Amino acid sequence: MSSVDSRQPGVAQRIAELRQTIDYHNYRYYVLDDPQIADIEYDRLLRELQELETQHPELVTPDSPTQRVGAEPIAAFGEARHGVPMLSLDNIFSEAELEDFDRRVREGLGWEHVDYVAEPKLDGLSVNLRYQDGLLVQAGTRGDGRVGEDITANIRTVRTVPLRLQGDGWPELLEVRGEVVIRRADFQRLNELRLDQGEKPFANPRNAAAGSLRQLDPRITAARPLSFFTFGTGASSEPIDGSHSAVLERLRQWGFLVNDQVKKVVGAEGCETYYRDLLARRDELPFEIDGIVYKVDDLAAREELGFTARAPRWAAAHKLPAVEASTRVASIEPSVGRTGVITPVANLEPVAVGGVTVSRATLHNLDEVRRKDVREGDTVMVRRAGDVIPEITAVVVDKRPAAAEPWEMPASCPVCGSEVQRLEGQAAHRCIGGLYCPAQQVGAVIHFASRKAMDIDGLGDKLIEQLVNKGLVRTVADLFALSHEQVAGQERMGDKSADNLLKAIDRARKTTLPRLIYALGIDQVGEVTANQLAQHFGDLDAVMQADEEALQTVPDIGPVVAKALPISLPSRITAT
Ligand code: D41
Repeated sequence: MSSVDSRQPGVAQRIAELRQTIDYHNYRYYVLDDPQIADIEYDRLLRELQELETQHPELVTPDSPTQRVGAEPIAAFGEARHGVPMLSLDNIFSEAELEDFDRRVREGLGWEHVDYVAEPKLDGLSVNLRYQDGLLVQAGTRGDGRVGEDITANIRTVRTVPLRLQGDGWPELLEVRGEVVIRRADFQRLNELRLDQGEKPFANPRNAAAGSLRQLDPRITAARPLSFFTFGTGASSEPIDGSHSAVLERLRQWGFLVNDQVKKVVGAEGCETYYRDLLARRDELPFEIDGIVYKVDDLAAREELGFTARAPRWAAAHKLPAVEASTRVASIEPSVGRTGVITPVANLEPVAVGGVTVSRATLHNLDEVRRKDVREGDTVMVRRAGDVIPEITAVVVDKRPAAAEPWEMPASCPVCGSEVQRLEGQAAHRCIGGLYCPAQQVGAVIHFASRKAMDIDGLGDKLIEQLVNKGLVRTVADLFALSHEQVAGQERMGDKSADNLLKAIDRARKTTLPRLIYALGIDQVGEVTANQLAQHFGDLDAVMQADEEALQTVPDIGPVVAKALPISLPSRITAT
């Protein structure tokens, strides 16, 4: 290796250069979400810096980007005293209360209209960062508002926290406050990783963020995808600017991440419009929020309004409907799907969650029921995150009835009585009845008639159920033999709608090969695979005659599909 001397100006200069370059690209990637170089290029720069610092440990500084990997574990958290207290927020639960808040502010100031800054209230952990001469020197949790826990070593690993402030003009002493959160997409990935590694997933992003910050080993924190969004300042050795919006702009220039949903609005009316808009877009936001914070923008006006015992008079948190609620599991029902997969579904006592009434939650499979140990009669926490199906996140074990037994997968199909099997290496249990099973008959026809398949207008789920239950339809082929009387004889079916339906079925005789293959609903064969099969073989006979080996030459068809296809394809068409 080279024998560069750290007293030589070259090394120290190269190290300074690397730090500046890495900090810049770190900022582009994590704060602006707009990277300028490839990951491997970034890694190469970081490795070069690490090597130089290993050779010259006397040149390592706490603000070096190498320090983000996490320091040695500590025995316990110390204390972090805040320069000025971190206050609470008074809550608002309705538009009437919002108007009361605005009236109190207007009367307190003697103003006609007040400008507010409206911000999403992120559901994470509030943190105070102390900068001395532009360098991060301490980070503390909120604690009791005056003193929190010293989590400096953990906060250093958070990529959106500047270790050294950018630009210039910052006060000699500056406290920056904000919320540490995990974005929805990062949370999803984190939990998948934990499941893969046999660890318990986190119930929600907030718990994951809290658990990650309260680690005595900063290297664990470093591996968690935490983000810091700033919402203001604490102590400051000199004033920064005259309004909150201007202060946020300065913080942005100094390298902090400011939520791009933050907006200046006028009066209670402006706050209401902002609230309704954000509530409507709540599920699309990249992070979870539990409210909106309104803050008087003018800092001199804030001084005038002052504080109550615990909270400022110039700010309030407007709560959104909770995304988590507790309810009781009335029963756990094995539900047989289109392909015979049996999914345990919890029937719940109806409960409002995030503005929607929830009465069912999927439990995915038996492993999931076991892992969560959900039993009939249990009180559970139900959570709606984004627009996904509600999930049971936890069981309130204290409230479990004495007689509650662990749930079992039935040995036979609840619909057709066929055996239930679990295939090697798969999480799912299946009814082996195939198209003998009415649930699968119904499922196969529903799929066949669906928009991306044969797109048969007027053939709805309820009608299909009737036709299958009366024995008029068992396979998709039977649809083409239906008579006018048979169709017109169903509930809510007149002469005219029966005519229209038979015409729609007739039109489905002429279709494209990819659609037909997809419509057959073969296990593992979605639109893309159906397209490839059609292109490769040209007609249905050729697909049906293809053996495992021939199938594997089709792009994207692996050994599993190639094995399953020759068996399931003929049975989908000819089974009775
Ligand atoms: O996003 C948040 N969780 C958030 C919390 C926010 N955007 N702004 C906040 N502003 C304040 C004041 C007005 C007191 C400076 C807050 C909080 N406080 C807060 N979070 C927890 C307690 C108080």
